[in-house]
Amino acid sequence: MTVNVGVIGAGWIGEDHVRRLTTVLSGVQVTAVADVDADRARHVAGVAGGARVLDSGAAVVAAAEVDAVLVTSWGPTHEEYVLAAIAAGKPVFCEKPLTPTQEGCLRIIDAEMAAGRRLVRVGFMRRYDAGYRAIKQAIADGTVGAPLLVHMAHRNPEVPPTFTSDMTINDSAVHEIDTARWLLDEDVVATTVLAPKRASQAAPDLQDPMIVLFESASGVLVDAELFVTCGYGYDIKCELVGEKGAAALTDPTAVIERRGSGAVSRKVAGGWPERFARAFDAEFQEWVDSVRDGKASGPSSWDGYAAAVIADACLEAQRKGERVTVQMKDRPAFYG
Ligand code: NAD
Ligand code: ISE
Repeated sequence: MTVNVGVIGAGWIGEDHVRRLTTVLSGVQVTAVADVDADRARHVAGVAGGARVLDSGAAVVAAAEVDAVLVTSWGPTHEEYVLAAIAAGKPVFCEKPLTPTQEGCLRIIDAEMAAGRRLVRVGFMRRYDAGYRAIKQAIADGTVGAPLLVHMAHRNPEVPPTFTSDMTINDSAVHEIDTARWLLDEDVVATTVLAPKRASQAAPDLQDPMIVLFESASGVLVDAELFVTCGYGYDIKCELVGEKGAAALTDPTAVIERRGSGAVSRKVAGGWPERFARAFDAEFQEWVDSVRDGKASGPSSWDGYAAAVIADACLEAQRKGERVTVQMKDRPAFYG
């Protein structure tokens, strides 16, 4: 069976996902595309090899030729489309963040539980990266011993001039939030945000870099450096320090080390599409297979909600300049 996917949001990542669904993965085709920018929708429908261009996200959800929905529009528009897909009983993959507010995530959770089955998956692709998975495995098999500390860094070469300090939390650090919860298999219970000296290249409204500290339920301390105007490349670091050893990511795009002129050098990825290409491929193949088999898997609406609650605590910690505890609802049994 081929899974027919309708796409809402034909921007940067929408186009990249349509390319992978069309040319990399198996058992799937993109049959419909919509975007408020009709030119983008037409262009991306072409990338899909001639998918139908529809005039709204609602039309994509309703289309007979759409079995499952991919939402890659701007964050504040996600809730409307995810709720529409749930109402239509169609599985939906929603890029992060599930919604920018925890209240929006709770409305999605309520609708999904009322529908009686898991339909929503959130695009936390780092869970599918071979490096992060190897670190998680090193915890599971005891190689590094009990986790004590995690050091993370998230460096983007640049961001648009409209990027704000809140977006550093909601758009960028949300990946570290989900990774911390998933790697450690426990929730974040408190956060502190530190604002060091600002980089001169950062826009006036942007605190860059920023250090975000997360405390896990068992007391593991996670420090995450967010530096979104670093200039030199897209550099993602994660080192887990345990009682018996440590495990750290390497950049999978650096396949060789060059030596010369008294120095050793390795490539750094240029951006997230390159750094996480294989993770996105694995994430989407699993989603397609799960839609075909009718078995839900992957990051859930609950994970989207938890990330939003922790991000809100980070924003409060940033505003107040103090440690903030995370107030999360109890996880319903529905989300296991
Ligand atoms: P983008 O601005 O390039 O594209 C967004 C598209 O959505 C635009 O074409 C815009 O016209 C369209 N759009 C806006 N409102 C719409 C609406 N109401 N209905 C239909 N289309 C609408 O942004 P992007 O970088 O592609 O990001 C899109 C989403 O993907 C965001 O949620 C972002 O956080 C997420 N994202 C995830 C990753 C990742 O690493 N997982 C990377 C980049 C972006
Ligand atoms: C972007 O939206 C992403 O999700 C990227 O993975 C992240 O690295 C970047 O900082 C965000 O802006």
